[in-house]
Amino acid sequence: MAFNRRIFMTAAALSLLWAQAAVAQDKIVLKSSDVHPEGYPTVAAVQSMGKKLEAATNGRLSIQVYPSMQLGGEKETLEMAQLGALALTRVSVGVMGPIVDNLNVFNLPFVFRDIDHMHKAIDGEIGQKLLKEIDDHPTAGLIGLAWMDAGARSVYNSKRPVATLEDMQGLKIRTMGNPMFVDMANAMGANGVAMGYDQLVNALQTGVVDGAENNYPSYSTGQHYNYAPYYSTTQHLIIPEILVISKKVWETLSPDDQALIRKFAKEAQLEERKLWAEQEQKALENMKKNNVTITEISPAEKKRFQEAMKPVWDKYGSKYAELVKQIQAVQ
Ligand code: GTR
Repeated sequence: MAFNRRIFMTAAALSLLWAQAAVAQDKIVLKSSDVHPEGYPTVAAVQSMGKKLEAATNGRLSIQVYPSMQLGGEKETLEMAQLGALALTRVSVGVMGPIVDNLNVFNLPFVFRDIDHMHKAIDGEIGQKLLKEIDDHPTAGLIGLAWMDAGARSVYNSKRPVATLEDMQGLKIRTMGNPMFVDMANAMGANGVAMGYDQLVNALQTGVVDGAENNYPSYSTGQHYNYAPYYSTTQHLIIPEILVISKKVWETLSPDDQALIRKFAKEAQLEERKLWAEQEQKALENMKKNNVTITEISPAEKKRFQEAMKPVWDKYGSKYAELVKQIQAVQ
């Protein structure tokens, strides 16, 4: 009897151990990268998505966000995700163009009439279609989960206030790693230099470049104003951000988990948008506090910047003509 009881207890203890092991094994922490610091809208939105996942799965599925380029620049984290060494990364569509060609349509200068137009495009059919193109791409190795807002990008530099197109002449301007942007900077009369965001502060500091182009929040949290205090509202690019997940990781998840991730990612898309508006205000205040010279580009001059983009459109526009038409039809 005593012997039987011992066997029973051992079996019970063993099965408990098994159960614990299974629970431990099932726990999945998805690592996610962002170049921006804690508190930035994109970081906060993915963290919030992780909390929702955790709550919906009783802690089995969660997201650990690594902000401030801790895991590297955007090109590097994309490569890691493609290999399955990293689950999630939030990057600009700017660096996704070289991976999934059609995404470059969002990278064309002045392709959107304004921010509202971009919102409608990413929330609608075209946004859905381009996310699916990522999923279906034979070699990208990524799944597109959500778009996010990044406002409009404008030029800044260390040399002089830029009020006209002519003021751009000869400035060495950093662009994101995509040949289209180098052509864009050159078409403005500047010299475009492509490099990762992770290299930018050093390049500004050492004078490798005279300036760059970005939205208020990146310029402000990146403290680029310390080296390039002349900001001009060219607003030549309106490029959404994107959250992608590694296809290798995705394929290990159950359809139910995949559906949850898609659902909360979509919610993150709208949540980030609300945070973005606040962050732009904060950034503008910080720029004023730090004596940034903000030069408003007049509508007439903006039109000249737009016309100067003709060589970029001549080179790339026809390739994306059908998509451009669809974007322009979004009201
Ligand atoms: C920011 C964007 C980043 C990164 C950066 C850059 O606006 O949020 O994802 O792309 O620009 O210029 O590289």
